[in-house]
Amino acid sequence: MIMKIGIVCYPTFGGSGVLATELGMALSDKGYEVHFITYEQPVRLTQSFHPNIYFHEVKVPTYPLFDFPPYETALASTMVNVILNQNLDILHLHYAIPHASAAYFARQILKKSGRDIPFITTLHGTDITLVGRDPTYAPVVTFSINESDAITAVSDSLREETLRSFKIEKEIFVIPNFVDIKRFHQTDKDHFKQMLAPANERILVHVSNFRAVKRVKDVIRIFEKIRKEIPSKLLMIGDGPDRQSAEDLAREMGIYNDVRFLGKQEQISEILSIADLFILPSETESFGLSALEAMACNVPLISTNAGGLPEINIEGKTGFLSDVGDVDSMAKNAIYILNDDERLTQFKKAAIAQARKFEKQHIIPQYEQLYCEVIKAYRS
Ligand code: GMT
Repeated sequence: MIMKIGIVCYPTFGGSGVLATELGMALSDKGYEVHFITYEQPVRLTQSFHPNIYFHEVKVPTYPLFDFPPYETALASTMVNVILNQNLDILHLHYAIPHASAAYFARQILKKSGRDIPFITTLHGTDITLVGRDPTYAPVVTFSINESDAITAVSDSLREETLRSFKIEKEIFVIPNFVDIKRFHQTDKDHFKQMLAPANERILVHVSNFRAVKRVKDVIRIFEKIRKEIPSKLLMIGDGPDRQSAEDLAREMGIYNDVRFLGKQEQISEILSIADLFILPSETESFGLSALEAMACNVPLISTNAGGLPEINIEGKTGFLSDVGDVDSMAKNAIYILNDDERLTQFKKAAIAQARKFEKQHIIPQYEQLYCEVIKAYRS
């Protein structure tokens, strides 16, 4: 059955939006018609044209009365219009807030004309671990998750945390994040490497949205320790609230010349192609899509043991895991990997082997099957 699928997500560099966009592109490659409903063209969608993909912008009219323009109302109305005009079969929401409650609202409207469709909510992480648990949001989040026709979480850890934090009355299916290895793999970028590490220094990379949960200052502290032992350079990719303080710390520590803050970048796989190690010291991380993309480019991982990270990072094989904030341990593990060429090669091989387990062709069919089951159950 060629389904018409609506995808609702945040269009930014955040992991949930990236995953949703990758999913939409993969589904369109398989012949499905995909309709993105969001307030901006999703970042990764801008990189190539897909004839089966449609983009519907949620416009939020302002008015002097509104200190907070009602995005959720505009989103629900856009959902109603797109579902009716495009004859969608199913709506897939990425990140519960406010997408699941807007979908519930849209469906109530559509029920009046008998044109309602089922919706699936995929929980990504901070919608559960940080924001969703806030008592200000919790009642609506709990209600709208439970009203979803199916719920998925991106790791076992997130599934368990959701069940611990909310009164969920339904099964939560785990469908992990995935990577497109055709696009994310190591390519020959030696000329970049020579520019960034002219004395053949090791190259370490961190990619995130520089929010508090990513602990970007720990990346700088870890690098400072590694650099004392091993000639190395650090590339910081992304932008967000903690970028300035991380830059300040690098200056205070006198290591700024060896750290490059490159800001938001679209061609991440080209940068990962020259990396020796990926550093992800997050406070919490439901899965760690950026780390999976690094592993697909042969890059081992130094991470914390928070959330779902132990589900992708295999201790002593693809990298190492330490307690949150234990920068000494993370630096020591990084030095162990980096100071021996042979050992580094082994870790790189294990990283790509592990990434292959999460290749998109293993994961996309799980979503397709879920869509079919949900549509069938809804229509019966
Ligand atoms: O990493 C972020 O803070 C962005 C966030 C999002 O929802 O946009 O990412 C979450 O979803 C990703 C895709 O499922 C996961 O790989 C990330 O681990 C998760 N982030 C956190 O749990 C902090």
